Amino acid sequence: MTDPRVLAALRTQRIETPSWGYANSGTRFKVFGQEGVPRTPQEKIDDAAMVHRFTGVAPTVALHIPWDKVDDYGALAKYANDQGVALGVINANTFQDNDYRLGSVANPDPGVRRKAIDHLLECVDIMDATGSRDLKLWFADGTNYPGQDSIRARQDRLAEALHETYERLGTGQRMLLEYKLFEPAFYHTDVPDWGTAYAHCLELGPKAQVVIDTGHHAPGTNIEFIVAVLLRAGKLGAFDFNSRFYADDDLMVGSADPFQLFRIMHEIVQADAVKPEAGIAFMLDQCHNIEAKIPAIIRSVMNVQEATAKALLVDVSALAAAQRDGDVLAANGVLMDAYNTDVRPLLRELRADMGLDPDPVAAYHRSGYAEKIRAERVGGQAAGWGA
Ligand code: RM4
Ligand code: MN
Repeated sequence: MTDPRVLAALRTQRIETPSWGYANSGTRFKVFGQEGVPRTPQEKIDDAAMVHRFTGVAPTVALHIPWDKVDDYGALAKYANDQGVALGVINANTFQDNDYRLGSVANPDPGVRRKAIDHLLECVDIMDATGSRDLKLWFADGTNYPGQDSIRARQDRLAEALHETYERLGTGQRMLLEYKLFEPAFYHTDVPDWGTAYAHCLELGPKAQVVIDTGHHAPGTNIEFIVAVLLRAGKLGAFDFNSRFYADDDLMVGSADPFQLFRIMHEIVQADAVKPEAGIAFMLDQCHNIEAKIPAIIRSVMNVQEATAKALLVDVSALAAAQRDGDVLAANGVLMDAYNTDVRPLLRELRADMGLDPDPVAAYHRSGYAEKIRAERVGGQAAGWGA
């Protein structure tokens, strides 16, 4: 018998999917276009609604502006609601305009900085229209060569832009600041790590929180440590989940290192932060370059659920006792017992309980949706990066 508290926690879990994950993507070498990919924000929302329909735990979809630019965001929010989902985090994009060659909010040119800040403010206007709580900021800013610009002056410019945007946030709205070790800037990045993001968020105030994108660290970084530290400080706002091996690979979360995902979720469970009221947005930030997109996103949602279920199975009193006794092997054994549990039967039970098919991927394949979008989405411009 599964502990009802485990099932209840899994039932309340929410995982947000990215609109851009449904679109064509690739590497700088090649984008392999697929048939049936969305051409409009509405069609991306249709696909996200499918993921929610088969998993029951993905009720929101994140937008990226201007990739998802429309004339009427209120109407887009209504469209989403009609499909059974809601619009989630609004992602700003200050990395694809020619003006941003030397950066956006940290650019040495005040005119370019103004343009970048205006875009951030526009994103808050969009949040007002969509009812979104969160503005997510990731900056491609940095330099390629020592001496190219003043590292310190760039921090000042960044802080100024963040302040102005922060002041514009309405009640209940938040700013999520994401960090990334490198790329596209290769010598220094203006927000390279959690410490820099944390320092800016601390200076800004309680509405500013850090985002951990699991792909944005040096190899070997202990991400669960960062999770624990930010949770303790009340500054963990969100995750961008994905899997990485070498760099910012953006592959399916939990695919290469499910144990890392489990260790992250263990910290979350210990802090009782799975539930939506804890205020942590669990998002996917992925691209599906060679695999079918919708089933890949369904699988990703399931991977997060599996890691969460295992984390919920950790015998906390046995763990606390072993830690108290300094019994290193017993403590590690408690974690490994939970990790090595096959939670797939438990999740099938949960889905049956929620009135869902126990096997979401199979149910999706049986639904005929893939054939339908292949037949219907002919002509027009398939959505992709830069679209
Ligand atoms: C960045 C970062 C952002 C994402 C873009 C597409 O590397 O991860 O979160 O919005 O990529
Ligand atoms: Mn990200």
